[in-house]
Amino acid sequence: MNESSLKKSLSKINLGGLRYFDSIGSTNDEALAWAADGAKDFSLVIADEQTHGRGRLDRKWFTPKSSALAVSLILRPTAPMRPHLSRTVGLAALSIADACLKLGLPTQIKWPNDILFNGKKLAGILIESVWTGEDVDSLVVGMGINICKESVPPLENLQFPATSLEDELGESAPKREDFLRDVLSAFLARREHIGADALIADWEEKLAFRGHQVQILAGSADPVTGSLDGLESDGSLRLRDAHNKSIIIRFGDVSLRPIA
Ligand code: BT5
Repeated sequence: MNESSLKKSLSKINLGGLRYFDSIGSTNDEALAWAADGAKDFSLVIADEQTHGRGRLDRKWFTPKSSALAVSLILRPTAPMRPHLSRTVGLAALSIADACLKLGLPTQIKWPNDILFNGKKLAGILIESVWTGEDVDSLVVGMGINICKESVPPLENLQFPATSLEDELGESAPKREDFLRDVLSAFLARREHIGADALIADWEEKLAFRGHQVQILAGSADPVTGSLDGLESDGSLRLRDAHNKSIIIRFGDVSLRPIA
């Protein structure tokens, strides 16, 4: 992938702007600065390599050269989108899942921000925001997607097993820029309907560990355990405890773990 092959593949996508880097610290950092500096809606930052790619809680996200997609999409919420901003992580996850399904790979979404294939992490999402006073001025949707085998970190660096499109599809794995085109087209199509019940239904249908016992860890708080039931209309997670009572898990820096 280089800037010109990227522009060719994305020629039919209506981007607000595009910044391509051979190497960068983190595309999310660049996108946050660009958003604060007036980037248009649906502007994209993309890099061939990240030297300080970030996950949540400043965990490291591994993006070696010429192997993965590291992109950050800037969204400027319109009035109809504003009540549904908490669904954005689901929108991004479903867009990646749609593009995978087009390749014949049915993926699952590990709430809140991971895309899994066969129980292994294929992609992660990091959403950050720029505020003006009490209003969200823009959102930055960071997506890291493992395309080539080299993008998968060594096992000892992982809390969860990982995979790549090449590991799953071999030689028929797509080029990075072509896969990105499919993710962005799916994102645009689904964004039109971000407030619809269907978005939650589609997201719920793809939830990993549904009906299974899971544990939710949030900072130093005691872990919460229950059976994974589904989603609330804002995208919060609903568990059922041993007495069949609902427990609602709001977004935040929480981690979900299946209980064997
Ligand atoms: C995430 O965090 O999964 C969000 C990752 C978002 C990365 C994108 S790349 C473009 C944009 N620019 C950035 O700087 N970030 C975004 P989290 O759920 O906290 O998972 C982080 C954990 O995933 C790490 O602690 C590792 O265990 C694992 N990990 C790191 N790199 C990985 C990779 N390439 N594939 C699979 N797992 C990985």
